[in-house]
Amino acid sequence: AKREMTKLTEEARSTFLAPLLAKGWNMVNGRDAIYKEFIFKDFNEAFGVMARVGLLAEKMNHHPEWFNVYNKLQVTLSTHDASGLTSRDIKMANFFEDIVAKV
Ligand code: HBI
Repeated sequence: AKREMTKLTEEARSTFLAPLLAKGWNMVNGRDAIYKEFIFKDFNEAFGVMARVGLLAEKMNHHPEWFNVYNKLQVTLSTHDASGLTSRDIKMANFFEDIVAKV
């Protein structure tokens, strides 16, 4: 658990962050955080994804910063306790990618 609260090393970033950046995640200006906007068919789809991520967030004790309007979901991930990106953010971003691919 300790490792999860230490910021990603440069090596970890090139290994685990790069694939996410290739999938449309972006670094947030001025923050060690990643951001992605998802557009769904409707609110129902968006909320379905939020519900599933919400359950994971509680299980992980790691929560996204997100904003939803109708079918749009804007997500920012960072680990507040570490003031930056940790493996928890990678795990949650990959979960977003996995479930959104199945919507
Ligand atoms: N979520 N993104 C994020 N970052 C945190 O540091 C974090 C969290 N959810 C819960 C949590 N930390 C708790 O461990 C602390 O608020 C006590």
